[in-house]
Amino acid sequence: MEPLIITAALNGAEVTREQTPVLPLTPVEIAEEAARAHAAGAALVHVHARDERGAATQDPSVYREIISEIRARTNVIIQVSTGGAVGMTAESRSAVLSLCPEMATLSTGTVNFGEDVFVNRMGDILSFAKRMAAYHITPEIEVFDVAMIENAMYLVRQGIFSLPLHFDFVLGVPGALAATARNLTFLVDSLPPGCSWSVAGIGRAQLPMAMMGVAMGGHVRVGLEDNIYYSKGRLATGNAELVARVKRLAEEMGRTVASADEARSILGIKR
Ligand code: KMH
Ligand code: ZN
Repeated sequence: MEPLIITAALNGAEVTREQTPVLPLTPVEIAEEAARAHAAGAALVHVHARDERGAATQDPSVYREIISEIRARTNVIIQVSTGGAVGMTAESRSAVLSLCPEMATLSTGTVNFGEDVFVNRMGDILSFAKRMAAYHITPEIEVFDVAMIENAMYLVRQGIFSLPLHFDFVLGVPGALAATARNLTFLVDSLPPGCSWSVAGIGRAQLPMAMMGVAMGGHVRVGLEDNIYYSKGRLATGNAELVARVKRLAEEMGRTVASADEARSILGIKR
């Protein structure tokens, strides 16, 4: 099996300091957290920008600062979010692409998100995808439900993206596909040959889904965006603790952990 890419989803758009005091919010906090997660075994960090009040923002100037602070500390792959937070306009969500980040997420469908709806109309998906292709930004297709794989394939048929693509299966969001072994197997079996994938289990599903990803030859996303606990009732001390556990268990299972440059080669990132 190829080396395991561990992604650390450092902060997300919805988690608050009230829920966990270790949540990184400012560009410097995010960069320091990225460096700790990288040292613990993460090859890739998925980041959301926050404003000075800690609220989610897609302001490119904040992302510019985050990227520059991370780059000053580590060679980790930086993946920015184009998902932002529920309710943001497509225009504001995609503004960050103008920075030409190494990687960006692309959610290829609309999905219930707890009490909310995370809206991704096909016209917006096409426009995000065209800009990502034009700027040579490697996409990570965020899959919250199985039709999102079909929509990603539509982008390929339109000649915007080419295969292989990299997918992230986010399982266990309330209102979306549940975090079960059967669902993960079905998603993996639905991918075209040669595509890579990672799995992100939400909440208490994070560790079991991560272990399935390791065993099945996929990759793994953990981090405070998806889960703030290390174990029942005990908050994680930070992203690094969650990453270090996956690295430790993966190595016990005979899987080596990818460096950032190994992950670039697996994901086809050319710059
Ligand atoms: N915050 C969610 C509504 C992404 O980063 O691309 C969407 C999200 C996906 O987190
Ligand atoms: Zn995200």
